Amino acid sequence: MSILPILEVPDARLKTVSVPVKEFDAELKTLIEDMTDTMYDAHGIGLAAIQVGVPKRILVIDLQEAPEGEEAEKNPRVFINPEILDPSEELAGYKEGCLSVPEQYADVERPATIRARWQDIDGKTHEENMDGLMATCLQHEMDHLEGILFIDHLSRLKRQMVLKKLNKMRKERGVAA
Ligand code: GNR
Ligand code: NI
Repeated sequence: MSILPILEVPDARLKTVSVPVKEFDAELKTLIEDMTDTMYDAHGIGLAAIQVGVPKRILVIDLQEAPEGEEAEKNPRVFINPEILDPSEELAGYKEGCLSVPEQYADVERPATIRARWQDIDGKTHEENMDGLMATCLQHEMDHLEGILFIDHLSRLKRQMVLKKLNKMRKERGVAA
């Protein structure tokens, strides 16, 4: 197992449009294991391959929802070459964060429900209806495959405020460390 470094803004690689996976081989399985380890280590609920510098259409998600005071059981889900089918007109707002924009949060509105289609680690196709945090998270991760971050959904002013706060935090950390 390996924990991979996570790219952060303003790394230009985060703007890459990722390419479809064609080979469902041992190398893919190793990458997915490393992505899963990296997601848990960073306490994220999702991770796209481009966040660890690999421009391929691969996501891992684990919402890690557990009853109050209990530790969530690990149940990582893998989405390869995902697509969104019939997004709802109804939108849902969620306070989003991103491991590539560390410790910054802002409200983003997205379709409340979607139908998703994707391939698993063996190349088999699946479809499922999603709502709530799962719908939000899958759409956030799929944005990464197009080189889009949640801050790109904000007004220019709000985006600049978030990036300013991030730089302030980095400076303070830099002095303290
Ligand atoms: O850990 C994460 N939390 C989160 C919260 C609300 C909406 C989306 C997310 S995804 C994020 C991990 C991440 O950056 N994935 O790309
Ligand atoms: Ni993200």
